[in-house]
Amino acid sequence: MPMTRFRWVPLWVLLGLVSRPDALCGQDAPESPAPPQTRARIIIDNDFGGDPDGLFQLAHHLLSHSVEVRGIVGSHHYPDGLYGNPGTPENACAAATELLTAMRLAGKIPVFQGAAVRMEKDFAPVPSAAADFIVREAMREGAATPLLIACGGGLTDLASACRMEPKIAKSIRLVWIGGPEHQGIAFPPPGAQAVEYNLGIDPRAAQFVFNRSGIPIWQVPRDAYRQALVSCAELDNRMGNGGNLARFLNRKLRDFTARAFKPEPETHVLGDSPLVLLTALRTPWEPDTSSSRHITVPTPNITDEGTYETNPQGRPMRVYTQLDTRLMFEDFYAKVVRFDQRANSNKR
Ligand SMILES: [Ca+2]
Repeated sequence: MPMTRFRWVPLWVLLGLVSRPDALCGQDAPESPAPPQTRARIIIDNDFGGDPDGLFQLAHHLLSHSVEVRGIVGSHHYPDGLYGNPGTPENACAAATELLTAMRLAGKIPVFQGAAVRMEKDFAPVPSAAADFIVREAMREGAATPLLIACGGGLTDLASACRMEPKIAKSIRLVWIGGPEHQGIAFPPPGAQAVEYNLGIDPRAAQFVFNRSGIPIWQVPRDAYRQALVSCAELDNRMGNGGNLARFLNRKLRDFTARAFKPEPETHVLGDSPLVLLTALRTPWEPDTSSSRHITVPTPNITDEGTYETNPQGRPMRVYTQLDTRLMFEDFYAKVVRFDQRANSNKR
């Protein structure tokens, strides 16, 4: 028996209008705007074997559908490690792979090992699987979305990739957690390291990227990434009774914190999370990081002392000054809870 089929009828037809509502204005409607470009390809480059804040960022990125994670770079940090966490790229790759396994993504997203050592004074590239991959992805023809390099560590592998193939500078954008405060915008914190931590991992690579490469940069300097502050009570409250992923991340942070601080602090800086805020959590219309604040300055040069030197001819660079940490952390908690709930329901 044939069934009555309902058709969707626009409200303006029901009201007896014979043409589209915009025709009532007596002029042609403007062209529809182009669909917003909210998606991007992304390479995540971080020293996952050091401060575990990079693992929080990686998990958050992997749970964010507006970015397509093309690959993960496990990079070196300091040769002496950090509170018992070795500084080798092998350790970084192992930490990233452990997280992928906890999220049942092992083998689905490639992990590339970065260089083991810094760039030398002559800026010669330091070969690595990671640098080769960055070149390959940046030079890939036919990709429909922009390529972002989200880096929460040193810049060895990106700088090496750009030394190997300078053309990549035109097809990528770097979002970087690192660099000291800019004069006139913020002051260093009390007892600040003379050279900011991520810049100090590879000062020559940072000099190459800033001073010589032409790569467009969105920078989250130290005063901005230190805004990514969460309290231990908040983490316990929002993730303490969570599922596997929440427990995995909390355990990593607690293990590290127990070695780094005595007594246990009240807060943690999840300073790599702005990489997610600024790449994945943008407005759907006219995509941008509208709830955070930045200024645009000519990219300065970085000196041998790890400070900035004004360069009026420098290409425009965003410097983030204020971050929407509510959006960043609420989105993170919500996605981790949802992931763990789905994983649990799939087990039943
Ligand atoms: Ca990091």
